[in-house]
Amino acid sequence: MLTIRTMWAAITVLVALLPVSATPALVAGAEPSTEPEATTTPIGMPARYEDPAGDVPGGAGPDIVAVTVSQPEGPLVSLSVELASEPPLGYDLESWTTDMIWIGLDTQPVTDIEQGSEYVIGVHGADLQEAAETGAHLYDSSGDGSALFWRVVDVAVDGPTVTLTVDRKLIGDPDVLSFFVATIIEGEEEASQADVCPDEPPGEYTLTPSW
Ligand SMILES: [Ca+2]
Ligand SMILES: [Ca+2]
Repeated sequence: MLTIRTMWAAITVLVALLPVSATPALVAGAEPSTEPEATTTPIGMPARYEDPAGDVPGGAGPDIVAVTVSQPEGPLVSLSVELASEPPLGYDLESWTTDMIWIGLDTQPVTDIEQGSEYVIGVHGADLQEAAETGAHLYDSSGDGSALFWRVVDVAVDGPTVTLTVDRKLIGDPDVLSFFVATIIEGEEEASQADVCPDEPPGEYTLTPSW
């Protein structure tokens, strides 16, 4: 999972370089819509993608058992990642490692996850509580450059499930969303191995116009 590690390392560097004054404002791009827009239009049905428990031999990282994509309201898109145990993401201060969930999003059908994703969302076990209070970041490499949208992704934790919700307008307002979810232990990537869902090919979810 070289692509995942490389891109996540880039995000880590970007976050580290951000001045405190940059929070919680958007670093680049248009102002995000944090309030869901009122609508009476029916929202698309949720889609659930099952993943086998224990499908990574020897994998020490979080074990995904299902990912559900849904449109909770207005322009919002949610990905709920259900893990085999709770708390869903842990961390270890002695070894400086942390479980993480990585979500790659693309606005066109994708067959090769190793080519990288247009948009990436990530959360770590070490700061999951803070992320649930303030939001997670969205990394955008869809254009010529790249941008980090600071704390624009809502994070909710319910038992073994972590739900990440983003405004579809921030990811190019696609009609179809390609995605994959990976979990790994950051700091022990080689030993822990990634659990991916769907295992292959990436999932595709057709979005219902909501406004
Ligand atoms: Ca699994
Ligand atoms: Ca899997």
